[in-house]
Amino acid sequence: MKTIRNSMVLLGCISLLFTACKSNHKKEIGKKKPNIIFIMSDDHAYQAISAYDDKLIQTPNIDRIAKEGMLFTNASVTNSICAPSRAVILTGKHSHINGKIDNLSPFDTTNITFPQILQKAGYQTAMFGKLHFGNNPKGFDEFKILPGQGDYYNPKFITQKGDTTITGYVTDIITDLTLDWFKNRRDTEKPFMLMYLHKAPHRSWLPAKRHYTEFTDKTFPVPATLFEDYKGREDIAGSAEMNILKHMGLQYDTKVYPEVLAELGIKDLNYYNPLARMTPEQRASWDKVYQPINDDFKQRYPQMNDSTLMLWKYQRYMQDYLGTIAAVDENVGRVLDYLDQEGLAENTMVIYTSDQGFYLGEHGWFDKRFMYEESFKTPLLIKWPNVITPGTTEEEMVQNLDFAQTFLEIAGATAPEDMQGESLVPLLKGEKEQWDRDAVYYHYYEYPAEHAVKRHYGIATKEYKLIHFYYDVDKWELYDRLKDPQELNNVINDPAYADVLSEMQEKMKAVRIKYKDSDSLSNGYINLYKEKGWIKE
Ligand code: SGN
Ligand code: CA
Repeated sequence: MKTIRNSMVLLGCISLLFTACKSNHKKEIGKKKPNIIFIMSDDHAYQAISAYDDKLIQTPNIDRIAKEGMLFTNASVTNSICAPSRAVILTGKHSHINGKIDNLSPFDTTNITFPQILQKAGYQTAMFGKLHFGNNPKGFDEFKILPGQGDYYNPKFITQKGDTTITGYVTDIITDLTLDWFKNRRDTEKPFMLMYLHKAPHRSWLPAKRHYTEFTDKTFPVPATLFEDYKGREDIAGSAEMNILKHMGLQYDTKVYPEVLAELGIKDLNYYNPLARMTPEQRASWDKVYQPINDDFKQRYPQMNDSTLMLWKYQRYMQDYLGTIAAVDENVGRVLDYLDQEGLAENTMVIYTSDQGFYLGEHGWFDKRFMYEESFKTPLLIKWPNVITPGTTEEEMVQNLDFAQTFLEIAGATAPEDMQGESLVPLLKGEKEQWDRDAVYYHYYEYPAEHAVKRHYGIATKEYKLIHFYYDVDKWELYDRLKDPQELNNVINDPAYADVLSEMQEKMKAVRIKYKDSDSLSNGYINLYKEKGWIKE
């Protein structure tokens, strides 16, 4: 009897809860303007999202966005580096127009950004996490951002009320700040646009304590091009300084302790100690797992050759890089769960992307910058209930350039005429006939600089890529994306591709005119940088 009564009470509670949720829910979808959550991580390769490829890691929470929405398999950036990518996203304009061509120059805050327009259109706006602009964002009712690159452990934040340091792990903290805003300061009378921006998995890849052993115990599959010799491309791919064997720091990146390096007589790259910010307790937890790794390295190193050292460094790289992604995935799950629990999911567009792609050993590399596939392509998953058919895959070529106009369209705001992207709304609605883009444009500038990737611009169609490297070289490359997806054979001089080449050259001219880029603009930037002392010869 008692059990039955208890069950009745429980049933009553559940139905009450259900009704409460439902009415709350109704209120939310009754609002006309959809909410927007823009989730972006830093340097998250699509190869490390199981919705794209599950050989390295499972990311069930990020995958949920694609399961309930759309997975873009041909999304790319216009300039594969952090702050420029963010500037393109906020302004809807290519780097050569918005002026933020690299990480070195300051962002010109006279640019109009989409959050400023949304704020005027009645949206509540907030930003939490990494911006990396050197100045504060405009158009936000509230922001808490990391200074510059930010730190993994006990990070500092810049807020409207001054700077503050928060003890803990950065990915968890950025999410705590986000959920705190949701719970305590979200204006339920307004639609919102939230930018939730992770530092992870940016270098130097420090995972959270709960993921130390899970990942350091694993061995990951090795990419086919890990030992690429850059034959025939010595002056371009071969001159970049992002080879795992040659340019990855043993201490900074693979976490070999300085005293071990000293004992082994290894002269390492000169980087700071990434563990320096840890509290003694955090450091003790780290040592518990990483001391044995160091002991093992000390024993093995004398027998290692270039090839075994390369493999060892690759595994260490993957263990820590993927470890940081595990926390991103869990925290994305926390935010998605909150939206579900609060009945907010139904009227909220959720976007997951990265500021660019990343090399996970392909071509022997870490880092990004090149227009070659793994750093040109960026993950993009979008869910928008009642609009996107769940579980859809979209192969059209879209770019981070398109986000601003997409958000403005769904908010019913008018995009400035000079924004250069295209709203993705037709694709999200499955109206593909309205999408006629056949080429995308790319331009990378940060050279001479860290990692030594030369300046280049190019276009990509679904089938080919044409790239021009300039500044201290004048080299053209043409790749057949379908026959040579690893981009190892530059066919620029292959007579079999003569027609393709002239077609691509014509397209390149047209695209450069369309987006208003030119050699004189590139030279203008070089001269300006020389005047300002931002590049050193
Ligand atoms: C830092 C990293 C580089 C990385 C740039 C740009 N070095 O300078 O490896 O390419 O950031 O990254 S580090 O020693 O400081 O870790 S970006 O994502 O911000 O563009
Ligand atoms: Ca980045």
